[in-house]
Amino acid sequence: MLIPTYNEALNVGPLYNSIREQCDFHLMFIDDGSPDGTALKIEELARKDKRVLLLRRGRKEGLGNAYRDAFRRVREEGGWDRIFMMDADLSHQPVHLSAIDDALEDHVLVLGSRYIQGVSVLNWSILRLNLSYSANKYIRLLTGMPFSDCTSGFRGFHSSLIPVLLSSTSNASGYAFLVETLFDAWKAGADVGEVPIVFVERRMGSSKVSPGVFMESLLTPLKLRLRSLFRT
Ligand SMILES: Nc1nc2c(ncn2[C@@H]2O[C@H](COP(=O)(O)OP(=O)(O)O)[C@@H](O)[C@H]2O)c(=O)[nH]1
Ligand SMILES: [Mg+2]
Repeated sequence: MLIPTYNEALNVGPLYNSIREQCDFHLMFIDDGSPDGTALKIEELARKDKRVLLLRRGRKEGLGNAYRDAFRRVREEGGWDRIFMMDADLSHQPVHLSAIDDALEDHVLVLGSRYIQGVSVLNWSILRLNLSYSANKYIRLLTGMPFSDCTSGFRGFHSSLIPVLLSSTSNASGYAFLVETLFDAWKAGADVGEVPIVFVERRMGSSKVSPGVFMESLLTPLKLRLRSLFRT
């Protein structure tokens, strides 16, 4: 399981406990030099549990870069069969891992979706919910992808997909990375499934979504649309 962290010192312990109630998967945390000591907390966990790994990066370079480094590391290490991606802030609840894992029997990539059975998001303002819901409509309209939650960062996939994800031209950093890699996998013919999850807004720490990340996610679906038009 791959878990990017930036200033999640208060969340990694509770997240670890919650994951271990569900499974004994290897956990690779990717920390971008969090000033709040997140890496120290992860090292503490790694001392007790050999299945906890820490990939340290020097400075904050965005979610996309963190995941790209982790994909490379997984490719080098080999031996990973199924790979899960989840946020560290407990918005993605480990209790849903088994449903994603089960769906990977039938699909190469599985999205944990907030919008597949109505809306299952807790503790978001109406504004934030509208933004995310509309962003997904806009992405579907522009890219043609038929999925209900293209910006979900709670995912599982078979390691066979790593070359596609790494060859993705995406240099995006935030949600756009998630949309672009999903698009590339879908275009490459990967069978993509969705399972419902309940998303819970973080209680501790703060969101790293910046205006830049937001702009990037507005422009990326347009870029993908143009790419499709010129390639077909
Ligand atoms: N390594 C790394 N992790 C990041 C970075 N930005 C965000 N994250 C992590 O990515 C996950 C999602 O970020 P978050 O701020 O919760 O985004 P939100 O849920 O969309 O508000 C969390 O686990 C963050 O700690 C980054 O630049 N580097
Ligand atoms: Mg979050």
